[in-house]
Amino acid sequence: MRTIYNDRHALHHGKVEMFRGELMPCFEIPARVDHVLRELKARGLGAIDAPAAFDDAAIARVHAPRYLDFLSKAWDEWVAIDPANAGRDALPSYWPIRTFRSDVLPASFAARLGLFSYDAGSPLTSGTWTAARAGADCALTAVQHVLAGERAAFALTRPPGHHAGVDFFGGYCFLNNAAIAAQALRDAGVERVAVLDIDYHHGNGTQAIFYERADVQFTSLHGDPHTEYPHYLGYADERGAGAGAGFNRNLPLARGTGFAAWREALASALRGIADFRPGAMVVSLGLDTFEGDPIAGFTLATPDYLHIGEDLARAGLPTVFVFEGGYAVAEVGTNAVNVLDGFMQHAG
Ligand code: Q9C
Ligand code: ZN
Repeated sequence: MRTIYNDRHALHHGKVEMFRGELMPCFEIPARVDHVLRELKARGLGAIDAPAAFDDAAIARVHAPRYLDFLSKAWDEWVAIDPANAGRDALPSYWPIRTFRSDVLPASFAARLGLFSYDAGSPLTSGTWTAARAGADCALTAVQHVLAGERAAFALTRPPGHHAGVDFFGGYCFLNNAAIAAQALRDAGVERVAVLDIDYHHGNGTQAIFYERADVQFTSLHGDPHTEYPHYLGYADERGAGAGAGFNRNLPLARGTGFAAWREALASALRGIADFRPGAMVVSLGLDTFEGDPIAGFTLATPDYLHIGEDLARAGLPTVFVFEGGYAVAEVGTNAVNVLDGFMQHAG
């Protein structure tokens, strides 16, 4: 399987995130991708290519213009407020929750930082825009290879994307690479696209982007939002709305779920995807379902990821894999490559 990778991911390197009232070192760090890259090379999984450069049009098919405008200029604005800001990350501390306005863009940078985000765990850094933009190029390049007839391709990117919505960042995510890939497949003429999200956390951004659409089906396996982040979306009764009614499917699982029950949920998800008869599938590939993950609660073990790849291959669809979460840094490479390896062994 071909991997699309660019080292600009490392330009996004947050220092701290707010956690239990304290600023803690970030979990989402460049070393995550370094481990995956090393494992891909060690196991000779396939070519590792640089992304092509795409203009902003494919990204603007998913994200709002005022959000892209904000994000692309945010670091310069942050440093203009105070030159000392160059040495610290930008974190929001207030948000326009219910009854506030979000149509007015305040002059205050801090006010706009809150308007375009939903948590204090996703630091915006000097290289965030460059890294996220290169990540979107990786996803779009992976799409091109699959459109050209390759069975599958892997966009090895960070920051991750599935929590980012049309006009907000959060959950370490800024541009929704999986949504951008799904939309690009649609725009290239694939009539129905399935997005399958197997990150531990519900892909609230991807769900919201496609919630009222029948042409992109979203299915997610994740920790029950009653107890797990992102808490405010990802419940089983969210089935889509309007034209999208019936095209959204959430399979929340209790904290502590192991591979047997998780795999049954995956089988159910894949049956729903088969019924949709998609022309292609985008997989939001999070590895934070691993038993050793520091911020998640399932108990999947390293060999289980080979079986996940096998099950995904048996869906028989052209597949774009997009890297998402997974914070057990020493093991994330083996776990990710196990999925891809298991896939290729059963891709037929
Ligand atoms: N104690 C992704 O995996 N913080 N994002 C949770 C848990 C946010 C995870 C704190 C986790 C976001 C892409
Ligand atoms: Zn996650």
